[in-house]
Amino acid sequence: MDEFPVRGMDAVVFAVGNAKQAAHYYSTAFGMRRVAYRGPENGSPDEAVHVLESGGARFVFRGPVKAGTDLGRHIAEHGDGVVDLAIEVPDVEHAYRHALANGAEGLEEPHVLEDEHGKVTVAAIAAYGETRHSLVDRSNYTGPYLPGFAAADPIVQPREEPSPGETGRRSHGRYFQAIDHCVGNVERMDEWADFYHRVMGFTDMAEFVGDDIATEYSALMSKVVADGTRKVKFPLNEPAESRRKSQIDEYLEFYGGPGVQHIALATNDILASVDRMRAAGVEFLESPDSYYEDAELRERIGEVRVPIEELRKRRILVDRDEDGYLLQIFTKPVQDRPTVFFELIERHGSLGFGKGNFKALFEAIEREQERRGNL
Ligand code: TYF
Ligand code: FE
Repeated sequence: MDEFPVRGMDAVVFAVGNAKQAAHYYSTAFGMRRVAYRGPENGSPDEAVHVLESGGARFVFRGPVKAGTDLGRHIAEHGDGVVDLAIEVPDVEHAYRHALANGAEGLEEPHVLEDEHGKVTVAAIAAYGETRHSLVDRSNYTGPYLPGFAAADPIVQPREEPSPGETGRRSHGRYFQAIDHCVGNVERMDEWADFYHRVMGFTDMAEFVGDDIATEYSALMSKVVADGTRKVKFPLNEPAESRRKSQIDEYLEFYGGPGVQHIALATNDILASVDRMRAAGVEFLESPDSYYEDAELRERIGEVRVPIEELRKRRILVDRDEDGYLLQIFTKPVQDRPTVFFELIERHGSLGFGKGNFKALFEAIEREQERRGNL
């Protein structure tokens, strides 16, 4: 019996200095569609909240509209970042009791929110740093987000014409259709892996970067926990001792503690998504030509759906394991602080996280770190 059944990710909730502009950025650069809004006009005097969707992925942007709020304090301390990885569960009461009985800190008791569209049950528990997990049951709700939110118009109209990299596999004009995984940077990885084991009954996934690999090239250790259905996947990173300053230490310093490092977005046409996001000004990490010229790479990855040349042009990385392959690419941090970034991932059978790319990826991240003067 699954002790903590989950339906999937409900939302990634961001605290940002200016939710109106964030909503605009994620509409124009990430192809998302605004669906709901709540602010001073409709019952939220302290903050404006814009809700955007792309397929099954939901991002919520909260920004303060006046001085002296806790949200404002959070942003002053951490910069723009993720405050809540909300999880959809079939039974909030059961999930919350299970979490607290296993040592989680309760932040919000289960309660019912209601309006003319139905009922949503919500509770919340604390996770690493100031991050929380809301537990949400929206199975009896038909509104655009939560009770109290009004349906909102999209900020930009979805574009119709195909982009240069379009390969005909895209659907509905979206750049991504789901949240694949959400990564946390913490000080003690094992402590937080144990938290997810105990509190949510999550189990370890195979991918693991232990001490041996860490010291060779990466300066981090990483472990992945996931629910039994593998719909909710949370990799956890910890800085490792190395000659140079860990990219995880850089994050912890600039974020002011543990927090969400990257959100991976599942796409079924990574070529088109990257082309459209680049055209809109999103910056991606650059893997070197040597990555694509490596004979070992060609041997390791075998047949993939596009010529390697198409991947090289766009700096997309590729990895294969016993189950299949995946294509992935990483943005640079999306705010001035070197903290939160995004990954685009196109899976073809592989359930991994791109272990074969860790060396090339971490070297690219370290080049950026060096450029910032933080290495
Ligand atoms: O989520 C993952 O595990 C991969 C690899 O700082 C990764 O995306 C791990 C650590 C990191 C950046 C990417
Ligand atoms: Fe990732």
